[in-house]
Amino acid sequence: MAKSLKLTALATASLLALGGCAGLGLGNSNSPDSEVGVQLFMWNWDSVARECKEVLGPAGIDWVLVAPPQEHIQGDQWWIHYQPVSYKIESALGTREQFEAMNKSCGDAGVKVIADAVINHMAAQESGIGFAGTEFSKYEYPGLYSAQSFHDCGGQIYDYTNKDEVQNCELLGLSDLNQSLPEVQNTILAYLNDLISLGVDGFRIDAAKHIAAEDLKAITDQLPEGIQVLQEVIRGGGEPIQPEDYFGSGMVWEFDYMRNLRTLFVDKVALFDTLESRLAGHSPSEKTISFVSNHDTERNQQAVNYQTPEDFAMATAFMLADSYGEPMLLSSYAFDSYDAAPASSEGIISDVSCVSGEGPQSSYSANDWICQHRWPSTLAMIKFRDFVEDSPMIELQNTDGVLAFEREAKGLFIVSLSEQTQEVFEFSTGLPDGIYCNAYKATVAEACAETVEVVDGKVSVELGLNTVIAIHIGAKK
Ligand code: AAO
Repeated sequence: MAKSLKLTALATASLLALGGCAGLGLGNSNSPDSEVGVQLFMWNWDSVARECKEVLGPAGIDWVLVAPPQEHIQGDQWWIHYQPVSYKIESALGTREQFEAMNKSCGDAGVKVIADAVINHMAAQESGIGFAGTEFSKYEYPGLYSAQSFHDCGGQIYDYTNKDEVQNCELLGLSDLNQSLPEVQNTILAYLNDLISLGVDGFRIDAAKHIAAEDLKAITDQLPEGIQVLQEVIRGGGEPIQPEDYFGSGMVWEFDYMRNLRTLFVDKVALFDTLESRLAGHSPSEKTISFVSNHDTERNQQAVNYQTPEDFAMATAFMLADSYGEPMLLSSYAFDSYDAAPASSEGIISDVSCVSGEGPQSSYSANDWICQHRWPSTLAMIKFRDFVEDSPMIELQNTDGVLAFEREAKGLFIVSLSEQTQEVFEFSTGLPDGIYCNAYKATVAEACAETVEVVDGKVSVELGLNTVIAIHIGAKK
């Protein structure tokens, strides 16, 4: 049965999230109108260098978040990289020379590099020898830190409602640096400046919540002009420390946005009455990195992940169509246990070879490099985002499991998440009449594998479970 929604869209629409994606600061010549990043989690430096040149630059991806580059404890888990033992740039992901060459290759391709800066803490091990040969003990790191450089709270963090505990005790038992001390601030700054000298453009501040906001600002204030600071401050209900406390240093990832995407795309539960209310309690767009998942949340069931590949593709498309935040894509490897690192040889992470660039597979085997950022729907949605620029978001429908919105007169995004059988829906639109390519259905072989027609200011489409339609003025037939 045909449903006529009789939406005179532009007249009755609620205008949402004005502004949006322009000018958030991380962009470059690849796409001046809209900025998009990607986390290439656990990619070694040679592989990132190649990807910048061959894929990210040409795709219009503006920045890449890479794994922590510093010397780490030894082990065969991925998370050894989050336990620094020195600030030598030598790790299972590559040498200092390889890291510098990667920055150059990415810079040449117009892609900025954001390094993951683990500066809240050092290691948890009582003593050991690091990957690059540094001998350390939990509170002694030659040439960097000694016992007085650390907080001495006597234990781990258990109670996230206790601010002192969160910032002065040990996250997961990791020796907790005291960033209120000038000498600690200076040592951290010297490390960050060294990375800048090697060509990085900005930092993800790992575990920023565990560093007092004013101490972190004392450090980031001293960074050179133009260096980007993106902070991991997980929004926790009822916690005294919130992402907003960190705006003085830079942007934050909005974890509630990521959680909502899971509710929508995996649980298929309508979350909000209006599209506008989807942002209730979120950090403001211009301070926000939006994301579908990151390396933690793909392991803790809080996000849409590669284990449900179709949902991941849809959630990514939605995020790229959304005017909120500056999106970060995630590119992962498949794992069969929490600890599993990607394939390596003699302790060095092997070069990446994507399992397929064709789009989501039905499932993946451990160690597959999934390379979600290469999926044709994602690459085509990056273009969608570029073409809709900062045009406002207009809600068209949010009932019957159908979420539809227009980026005023420039793009139209429709996703159907209900179990209903195919039904025809009609939407009024400000897009000029014509035949458009459905970006979501792009394939490697054919950018315009499916078309949608706008006739007399209306679009009539058949929607069933997981139908996605994304058309924009930059992809007309
Ligand atoms: C490893 C072992 C540990 C061992 C440790 C030391 O796994 O068993 O104790 O070594 O030997 C990474 C790995 C860890 C690894 C660590 C060190 O993820 O497994 O530990 O390297 O090698 C908190 C922090 C946040 C942090 C997150 C993991 O606030 O910053 O814990 N993420 C970063 C990185 C992460 C990394 C580190 C920090 C350390 O992204 O990869 O660890 O460098 C609440 C709080 C959050 C808190 C979580 C912790 O979240 O709000 O701030 O994150 O709890 O569980 C709901 C709630 C939300 C809650 C969330 C929990 O959504 O609303 O509030 O659930 O899932």
